[in-house]
Amino acid sequence: MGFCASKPNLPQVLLSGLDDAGKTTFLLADVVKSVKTIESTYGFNYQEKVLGEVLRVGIWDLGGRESLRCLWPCFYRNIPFAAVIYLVNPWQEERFPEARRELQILTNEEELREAVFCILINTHGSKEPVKEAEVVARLGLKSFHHSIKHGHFTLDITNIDDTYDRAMAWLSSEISGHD
Ligand SMILES: Nc1nc2c(ncn2[C@@H]2O[C@H](COP(=O)(O)OP(=O)(O)OP(=O)(O)O)[C@@H](O)[C@H]2O)c(=O)[nH]1
Ligand SMILES: [Mg+2]
Repeated sequence: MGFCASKPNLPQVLLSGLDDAGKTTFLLADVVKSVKTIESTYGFNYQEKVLGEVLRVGIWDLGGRESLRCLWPCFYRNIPFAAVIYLVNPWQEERFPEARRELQILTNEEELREAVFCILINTHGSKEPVKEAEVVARLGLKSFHHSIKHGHFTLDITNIDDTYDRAMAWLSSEISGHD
């Protein structure tokens, strides 16, 4: 399955979330000119990326379609992930319960107990304001067990602005302090 692709000592990051959340767009945003050309993932993508301009990590972007989610454990049972980036599409309100359920499964997994969770609420480039407090409540982030290290950010994943920088700086600092 290509698990050997990752280099030793390079922190590994699991990129997860429902289909259409924007995972592959996030992974490729700085290398692909038009995000419109990105298609749904039927397997996984692996790429190294520099977070916060300082920390190089290996990112595993998994297909988020329901039929593919049974494969997620194959990854986190075989790869020691330092972090999980969980993307959420705030414009698909009807899918919040599904997004919450899948996130909850990940946070309850023994293999991810030491991982830091970074929840990215992806505005998908919309100028409409996202009701962040509502999204946070409906995803159950406030009821996470206190032992789960987590942070959430609302941002346009294709636009490297202050919020994007803050999110990546937070994540890289959490990963650096991981061991
Ligand atoms: N403009 C814009 N389009 C986005 C953004 N995020 C996602 N999209 C679009 O939304 C669609 C889905 O994005 P993907 O990155 O393929 O989503 P995914 O989470 O990888 O989905 P799966 O591979 O099916 O799990 C694509 O057509 C993207 O171009 C964004 O931040 N801005
Ligand atoms: Mg994808």
